[in-house]
Amino acid sequence: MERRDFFKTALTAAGTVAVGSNPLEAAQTHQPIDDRKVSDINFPEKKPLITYSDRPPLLETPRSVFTSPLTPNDQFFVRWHLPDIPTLIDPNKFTIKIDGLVHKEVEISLNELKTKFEQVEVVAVVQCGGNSRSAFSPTPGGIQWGSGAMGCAKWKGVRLSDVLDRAGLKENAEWLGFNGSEKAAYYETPDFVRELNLHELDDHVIIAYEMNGEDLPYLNGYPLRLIIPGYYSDSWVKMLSHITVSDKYKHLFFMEKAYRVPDNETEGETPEKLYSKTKPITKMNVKSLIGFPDDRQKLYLKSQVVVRGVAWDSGVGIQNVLVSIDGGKTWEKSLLDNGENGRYAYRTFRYSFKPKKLGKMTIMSKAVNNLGKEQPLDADIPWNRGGYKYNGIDTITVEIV
Ligand SMILES: Nc1nc2c(c(=O)[nH]1)N[C@H]1C(S)=C(S)[C@@H](COP(=O)(O)O)O[C@H]1N2
Ligand SMILES: [Mo]
Repeated sequence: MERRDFFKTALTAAGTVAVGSNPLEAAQTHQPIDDRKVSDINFPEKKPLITYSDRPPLLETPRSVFTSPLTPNDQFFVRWHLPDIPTLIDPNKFTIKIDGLVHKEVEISLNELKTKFEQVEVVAVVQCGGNSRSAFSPTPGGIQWGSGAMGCAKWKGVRLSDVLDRAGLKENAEWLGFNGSEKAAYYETPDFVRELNLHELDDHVIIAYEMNGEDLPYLNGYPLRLIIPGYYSDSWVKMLSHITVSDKYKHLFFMEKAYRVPDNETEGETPEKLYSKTKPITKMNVKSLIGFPDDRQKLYLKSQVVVRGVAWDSGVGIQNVLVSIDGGKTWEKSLLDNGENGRYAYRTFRYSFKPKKLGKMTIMSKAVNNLGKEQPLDADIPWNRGGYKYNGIDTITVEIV
């Protein structure tokens, strides 16, 4: 099945999807549409979230959650490609298998992982490569995410390299294939497997069993998931049960069909002239999001407003988040907090002002990282057919009353 067909199926399967639009903003920019409402479908361990499909579950976190440095587990977004997710996992029986080009094939139990390996922690942002896809014009196929296909958590687990050492890699080992436990509903659809080059991975890559101090929520990959700080989350395989080591890149379905951008300098193309060569998305670009005020919120004239939000990149580090309250004519530095969570985490920012005029006004945020890279204007963002890596300056509209 083509990826597009799959998404179509997923979208028709959706329960309640409330999609609104904001004519004012649409006229000015192609900001992601994120005034969607949370749905009343209940998923295990989750508060109501914006729901695109219930099978497989596709849930987005509302904008207002992005004022805090860690995203709560019960509001964390959810994305699965295949509908048949195991509903029963026995933690006492769950194992992860490592085979292929290893000296010794091993199967490690969850309990062994928690007790026989060094435990490590990292705070890291998970972001779908298609986050904010709805901002692209013309609209690429796929889930029309607003800005909430992302979150930041403190992950605890063991180093991938320690687990691989247990099996012992053979000299010609080059690629790792990571497979989750869920199955496709149709036999033609292959398993969700991601491949990564061994030499790309560093010591920050972990196999996590804990998220924000608790077991991983079922929908976020219980009991084990791969954590690749700085990378888009398509390779953060959930319910990880099998790692295969090989010497060749296998061109598997989920590597060849999705999460790729044009392999040219701007990573751009046009619908009329698609670029022939593509490459997988890997490191995240610099981005920020305003969590408060919410889009279209009413604020009082002359009250003290503290704009708050989050900023992140691939781990280079955030230098500044600039805020504009005059439609982008002038920018001022905000105050950055939560640096102690490390370079893969959200930096929270805050910026105070008093609204002086009644009526509509825009508030914009623009993150700059330590390499001087900053969020571009919408017009400067290269389009790509998959709608990946959107990182335009965030813009919300509020009404002063
Ligand atoms: N096993 C498995 N892991 C997976 C996926 C999947 O479909 N199956 N989807 C990936 C993608 S594309 C994303 S965006 C993230 C979503 O993680 P979350 O559901 O914990 O938010 O999981 C990744 N890991
Ligand atoms: Mo994703």
